[in-house]
Amino acid sequence: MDDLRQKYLDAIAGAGDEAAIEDVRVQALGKKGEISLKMRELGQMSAEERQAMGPKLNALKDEITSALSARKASLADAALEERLAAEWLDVTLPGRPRPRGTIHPVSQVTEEITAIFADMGFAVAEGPQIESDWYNFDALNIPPEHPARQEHDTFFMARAAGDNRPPHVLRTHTSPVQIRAMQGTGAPIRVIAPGRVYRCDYDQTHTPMFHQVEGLAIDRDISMANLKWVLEEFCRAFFEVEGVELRFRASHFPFTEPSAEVDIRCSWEGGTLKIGEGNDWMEILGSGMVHPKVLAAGGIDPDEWQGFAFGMGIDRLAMLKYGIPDLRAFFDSDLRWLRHYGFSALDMPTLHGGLSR
Ligand code: 2U9
Repeated sequence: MDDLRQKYLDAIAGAGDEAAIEDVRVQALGKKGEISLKMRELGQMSAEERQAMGPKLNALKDEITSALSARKASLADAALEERLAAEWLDVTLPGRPRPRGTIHPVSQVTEEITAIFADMGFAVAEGPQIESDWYNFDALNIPPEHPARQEHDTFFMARAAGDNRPPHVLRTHTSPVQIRAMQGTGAPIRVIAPGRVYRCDYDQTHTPMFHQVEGLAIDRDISMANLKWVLEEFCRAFFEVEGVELRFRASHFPFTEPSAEVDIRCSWEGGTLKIGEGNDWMEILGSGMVHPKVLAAGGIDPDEWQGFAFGMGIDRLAMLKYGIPDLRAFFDSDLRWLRHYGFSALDMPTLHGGLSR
């Protein structure tokens, strides 16, 4: 009996996995197992022998049964330990930093401008960035000999020999968008045209691509007084200053007559710009009454309709509002400076998502 016990205890101790334990169980306690057969032999024994052997065999059966389950449990524990060691995860490791995106100041300022003019009833118009020279120049009363049409001011599209389509340029202003809008909807009309424009120029205050917003309001009796009110209202809202003061200076543009450049009252104390106070004036935009020839080019009868137009540089407005010193910062790939100027993360809701920028 002791041999039997030791044999199975050793076999259980040596079983390396669940299948081996099951083999030992079948050998010892299965239907034809060694211990089961011995228990069956009890039937043929005398009463005294049975009394002596019965409890011993039962005790052996119990001992082997519990040794089997103890071994099974310890193998399961070992397997779990092994998995825990292999699949260990250090939850104290700091996460990998993900760079946050920001709204570009030019986009943000375009949204701001669009919202302000929307409140005054101006819709947004868009158009191609590659324009025929008719839309970019002729329709705007810029004659062929005008300096703006020279190679060194304008990006002309290359044309293959024999290509006799009209010359095309990268638009130098968004004015062609308004010509198209006039042709499309006729008068009355109230639109702004924000977008990219291109000129051959590069220094601290000029980049070859920059952003403009131009406005146009045509009706039967639109006057310079309406222009003045709209621009004052715009500057009050944009610069968030109640007492803005504008100064209209006579000027000349081919597409407006009369024309005026507009300055805003400001101060430059200690190198910081303050809008709406002080004794300095800073030019912020150009404007005027739309030239009759330009109305006609847009398919609108100048004897029946009149209106104002204005144009301003969005990049420059962004610099003025947010104190950005150099235009070229807009093209910097390091976005830390954007955060410095307080521009918000990409998840900021925008008023206008579809500009051609
Ligand atoms: C149409 C008719 C007239 C738009 C105008 C200006 C004056 C102007 C400059 C401001 C700074 C360009 O970005 S800038 O360099 N613009 O001074 N723009 S009037 O006049 C128009 C536009 C469209 C059909």
